[in-house]
Amino acid sequence: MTYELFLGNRLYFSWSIAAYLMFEHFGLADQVALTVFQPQDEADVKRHLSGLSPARTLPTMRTPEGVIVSDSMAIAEELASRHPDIAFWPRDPAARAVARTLANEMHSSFGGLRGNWPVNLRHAYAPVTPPVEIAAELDRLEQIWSNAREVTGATGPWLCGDYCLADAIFAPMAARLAAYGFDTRSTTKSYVAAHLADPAFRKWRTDGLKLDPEMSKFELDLPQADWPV
Ligand SMILES: N[C@@H](CCC(=O)N[C@@H](CS)C(=O)NCC(=O)O)C(=O)O
Repeated sequence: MTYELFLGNRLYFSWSIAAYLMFEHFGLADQVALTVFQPQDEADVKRHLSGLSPARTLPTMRTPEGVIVSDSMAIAEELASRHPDIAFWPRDPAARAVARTLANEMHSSFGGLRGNWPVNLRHAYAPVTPPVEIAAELDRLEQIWSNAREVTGATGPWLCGDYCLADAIFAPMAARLAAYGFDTRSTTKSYVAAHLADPAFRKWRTDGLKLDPEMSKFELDLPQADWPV
């Protein structure tokens, strides 16, 4: 059984990070063939995906039987359904409900952070004072991450016990917060650190630094700092 996964530049394409982790973190790395495109803009994304109709965004997955699945949450749910032996979601019903809530909120929200502060795994910046329009989003992340840990009784690094799809979906957000020094709140700080130390995340970043080009459109004109590892 082989999946194909079509991704964008590892250093900047946020949802591609999450999709990669959905395979790498759950023991499916040997069942997926990765293709990493280097699109320059949205039209270029569509051009790369023209042979994979009706896909129009990255990541896109092709199932072993040839069906195109776009959208990170669809990829997540499809993998969870196809591999019931793997704990993509927590087995405990309460923890699973929390994890699903978290993943879907990440997928549908946080437009201020997502729209203005691009993921950047190549460069970090000297800590930026969060503009007022994203302070509420940073507070919200701290709130839902703390709540998840409390409700599920998580004592390790991840939000709902063992690493699950919610953590994969939040990995790009953790990277984004790290790059700009937006990880000052206490639960946020340790959760971001957990992602930065995660071997699967580190492998993705190392591959990106080795294989993928810098894209100036995602580099902000801010003083740079060492990557916080
Ligand atoms: N809802 C989609 C969003 C994916 C997405 O927006 N990908 C961007 C690159 S990070 C893209 O392909 N943009 C091209 C476009 O929207 O046409 C998902 O969760 O996978």
